[in-house]
Amino acid sequence: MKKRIFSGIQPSGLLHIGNYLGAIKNWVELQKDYDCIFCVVDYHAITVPQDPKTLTKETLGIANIYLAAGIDPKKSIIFVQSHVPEHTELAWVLNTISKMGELYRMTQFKDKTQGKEQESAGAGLFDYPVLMAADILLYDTEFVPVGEDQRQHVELTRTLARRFNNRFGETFKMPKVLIKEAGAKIKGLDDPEKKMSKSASSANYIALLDKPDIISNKIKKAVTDSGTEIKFDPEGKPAISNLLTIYHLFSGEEIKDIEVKFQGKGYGEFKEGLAEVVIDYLKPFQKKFFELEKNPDFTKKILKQGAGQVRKIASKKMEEVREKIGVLDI
Ligand code: AQP
Repeated sequence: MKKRIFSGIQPSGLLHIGNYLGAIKNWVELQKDYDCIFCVVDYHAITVPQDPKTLTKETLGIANIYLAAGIDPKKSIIFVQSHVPEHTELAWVLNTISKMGELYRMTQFKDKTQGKEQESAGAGLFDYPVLMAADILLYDTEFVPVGEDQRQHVELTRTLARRFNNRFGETFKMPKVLIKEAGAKIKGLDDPEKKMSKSASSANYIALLDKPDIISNKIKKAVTDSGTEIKFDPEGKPAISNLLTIYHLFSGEEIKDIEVKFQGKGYGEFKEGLAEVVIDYLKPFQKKFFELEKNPDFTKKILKQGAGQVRKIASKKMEEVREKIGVLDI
C-alpha cells in the first residue's frame, strides 16, 4: 500500500512560480511513489472577499494548472474542496477542540491582518487552519507537501489530531509536513526579505501564465544586492541567492555550476540568462494550459470523478468521527 499525500491550493489569484516551485513541482514528482490527493481549496479562498464569477473561473483555472503541470488524473485524484461537504463538517467538529490562543498564534493570520483592526478580521480567516486540518485528517494523510509558510498549519493539524485521539480514541493518523529545502520559500522579486506572494503587487511575482516579455521585464527590474558577483549567499546576497535558486530549479543545473557560468559577468547578463530559462520552462506548460482552457467540460469531468472517489474515503471517516463524539445515529 502506498502512503498517502494530500495538499491543496486556493483559487484566490494568479498562481506564481513560488506556488509552483514550493508545491506543484514536487507534487508531480511524488505521484509515482505515493497515493496522491490534490485539492482546489475554494472554501479557503473565500476567507478573504472573492468576486463570485472570478472564483468560479479560478477554481477551474487551478485544476487546469494542476493538469498542465503534469498532475495525472490516472495516478492522482484532483477535486474541489466544496464538492465534498465532509471537509466543512469535520472543520466544525475540530473547531470545538481548537483553542482561540493557538489560532491567534498563526503567523499567516497575523500577516494577513497586519495593520488592520483585528476586530474586523473575518472569523473564516481566523479559522482557516482548522479547515486545513480537516482537509488533511479526513484522508489518513501521511505527508503534506507544502511550502515553508504552511509548516505551522501542519503543526496545528498534528496538535488537533493528537487532542481528538486522546479525548475520543484513536481516529486520525498523524500527518507529517514534507518540505523540500530548495524552493520552500521563493522570495519576492521586489523584496527578497519576504516570500513571493500572489496578494502582493505584480512586480513581486512571476505568474505562471505571464507572457515572455512580461517575465523578462519583471526579472530585469528585480532588485539585486550590492556588488556584482553572482554568488549564492542567502545572508549577504539574499536577492541574487533567490534568483539563483529559481535558475537552479527551472534549469536543473547545480547552483555551483551556475555561479561558474556567470563568473565575471554582471547582473544584467545573469538576469537575461534567467529570463530565458524561466520562459523556456514555462512555454510547454502554458501551451497545455491554454488548450485545457478551451475545453472546460474535460476538466469538470475529472473533478467530478475525483470528488466521487474521495467522498467514499471522507464519508467513512466522518461516520467514525460522528460515532466517536456521540452523535445519534438514526
Ligand atoms: N513564495 C513561496 N515559495 C514557496 N512556496 C510557496 N507557496 C506559497 N508561496 C510560496 C506554497 O504554495 C502553496 C499554495 O498555497 P496557497 O494557495 O494556500 O497560497 P498561500 O500559501 O497563501 O501563498 P500565496 O500563493 O502567495 O498567496 P497569498 O498572497 O494569499 O499569501 C502552498 O503549499 C504554499 O506553501
